[in-house]
Amino acid sequence: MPGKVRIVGPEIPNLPWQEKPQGCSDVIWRYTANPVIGRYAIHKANSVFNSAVVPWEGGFIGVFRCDNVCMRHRLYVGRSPDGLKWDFETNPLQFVGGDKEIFTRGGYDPRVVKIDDKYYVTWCNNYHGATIGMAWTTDFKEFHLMENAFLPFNRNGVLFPRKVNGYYLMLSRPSDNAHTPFGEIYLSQSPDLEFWGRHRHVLRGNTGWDWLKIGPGPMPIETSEGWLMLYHGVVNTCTGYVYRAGVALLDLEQPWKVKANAKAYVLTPSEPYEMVGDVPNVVFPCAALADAKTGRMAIYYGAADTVVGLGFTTVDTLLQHIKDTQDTEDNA
Ligand code: BMA
Repeated sequence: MPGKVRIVGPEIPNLPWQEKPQGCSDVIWRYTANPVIGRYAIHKANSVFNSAVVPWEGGFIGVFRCDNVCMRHRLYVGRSPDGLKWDFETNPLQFVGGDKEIFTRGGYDPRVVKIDDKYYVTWCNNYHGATIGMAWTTDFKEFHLMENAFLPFNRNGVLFPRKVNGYYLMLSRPSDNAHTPFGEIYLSQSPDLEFWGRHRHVLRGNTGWDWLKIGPGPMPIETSEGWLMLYHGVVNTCTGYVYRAGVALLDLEQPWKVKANAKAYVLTPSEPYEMVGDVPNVVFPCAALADAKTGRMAIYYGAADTVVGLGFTTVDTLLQHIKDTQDTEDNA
């Protein structure tokens, strides 16, 4: 399977990239100048993490989670020529339109997906508890507020980049109103991005590194083999939760069906900026850029709920990892 896999998506000639270091056995290897975005990068920030990046006008743009010095969760727009050096707006992004009843100023853990000619932002919103907020934009200046996708409690709403069988698709993780000690990935379908139904179970964690809960990460990447889904998985330890990242391959036509799931994680907190911060031992991927020409990927992840890390891999590397770690006795 590796070597012949085709990415169905845009070419990104200036994708941020570094070759894998000699002797490195990581599935996702880190940018040598990580953290790519520091905790004070935004005006009055306490921390900048769990953020979403997309290609934009020959460079990159993103929606960033910033917890400010009052520890309010806010979303900010940032722009970059190369995906490495970022400039941020000084004010949080503003919503226009929408029903005032569901309007909230805050939000966290954004994802951004381009579908046809619009960019859709999904994030963890507050409406009597955590749920999935949605907005669309074409210019990253005006964000048109849409309806919340689900009833509370839900987190990590992640849209697919196109309709499948006539429906828009969203992954999510139903949850509770606290630091949820459970969680599995579900897929919901919608004819219009407003009314969501036909909910299907996708995946539960149970392999060791993800036994407590799992939730979707970046937008799934379409390949000729299926949808590549990066996700976060959590264990509970005597000193608290540890967040790692994993990968699974979903069926192209029925993406709630898992074709294969790597039993070993693809990224674990092991650098100081991932192990020490406001919430220690967290890697939390929210964006994955994939270049259809080379198969290279650049993954942006929150580190220790404090800074943004950048990692690199290729689609072939992820598929090989899935193949190598799915069904051996050691991994059972
Ligand atoms: C989750 C979310 C994330 C955070 C993670 C680790 O429940 O709040 O934003 O990164 O916990 O603290």
